[in-house]
Amino acid sequence: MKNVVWLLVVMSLVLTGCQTGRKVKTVSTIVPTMQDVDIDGSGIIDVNDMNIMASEWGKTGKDLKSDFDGDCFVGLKDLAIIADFWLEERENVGK
Ligand SMILES: [Ca+2]
Repeated sequence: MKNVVWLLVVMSLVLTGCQTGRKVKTVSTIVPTMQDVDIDGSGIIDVNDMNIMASEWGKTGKDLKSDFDGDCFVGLKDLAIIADFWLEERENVGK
């Protein structure tokens, strides 16, 4: 019985994933949008977004702006995501 309880606790933690202030994410279902990656909201993914990511690099927590994959850690996976959107521009931002 004790093992079943522990299994349920572990499964609920895995299914819950990291809960950020923006949305509830599970590690396996996150598909970041360009809006998520445009940290400063300027409409383009550029060095300003990278500077914000650099300030959070290696940190853990729930409210990290650069934690795009929702694993509560800012690291290489998040860097790969921002690289995918590098220099892309959003339409109708600031217009
Ligand atoms: Ca992350």
